[in-house]
Amino acid sequence: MSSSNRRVLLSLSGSAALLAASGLLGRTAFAAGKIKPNATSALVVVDVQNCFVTGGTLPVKGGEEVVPIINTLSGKFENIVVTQDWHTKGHTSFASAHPGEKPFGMKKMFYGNQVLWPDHCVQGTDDAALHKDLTLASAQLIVRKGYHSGVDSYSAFMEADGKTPTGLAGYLKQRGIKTVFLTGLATDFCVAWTATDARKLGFEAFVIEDATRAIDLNGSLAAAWKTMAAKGVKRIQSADLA
Ligand code: VGL
Ligand code: ZN
Repeated sequence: MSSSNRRVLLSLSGSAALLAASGLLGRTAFAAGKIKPNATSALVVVDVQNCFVTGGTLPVKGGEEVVPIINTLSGKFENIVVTQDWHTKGHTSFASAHPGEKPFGMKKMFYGNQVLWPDHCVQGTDDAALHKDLTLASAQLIVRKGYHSGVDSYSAFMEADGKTPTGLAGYLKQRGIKTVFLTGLATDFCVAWTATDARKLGFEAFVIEDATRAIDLNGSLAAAWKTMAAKGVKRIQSADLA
């Protein structure tokens, strides 16, 4: 090898090492300091449903404000997955399923502590439909979750028993997706659980904070950010994306 070729190789491997050290190789590239989604990236739009916006059964404050932000973000992604909270009537996560219990109380289930919610996102109802102003025609998959009547599923990957997969990880892996960018509702429940499970399952995970809104029940938002940071979930804003 000529010494000039060797120099080129050495300088290339130097920048590859830098990229690898910053955790960016093979997943995203920087364009003018921004993160650029590529063919191995997916936008995951969590639970942007009528139930979770103003007028819904479990409204998240400002929930509808994520819709235009997510619509704009969607143009930057060639892969988009949408999720829907999709409960049976009388689902075990509903306070109404437990005589004497009230919404926003807690109950110990076989799979751990469960917040008891108002009845919400019941399969086939208008309440459970995706927000009408989402313009995600290019989305490739809708994952429904929480459809087993005796167990909740905040995460789009795994039910709350910690062992029943939804199939999303297999889908993403078969499609060569390495990085997920999470948006939607609610930051501290379904977005956070999906993000931490993504890390457990070997994906890079970014939460796009301004494209989420939180329930924030008894400090749950701060706790969720802490857990996500500890698991290597990165917190970014929509303006950070190229
Ligand atoms: C959610 C509470 C109950 C969510 C779903 O989408 O964050 N929160 N079910
Ligand atoms: Zn739910």
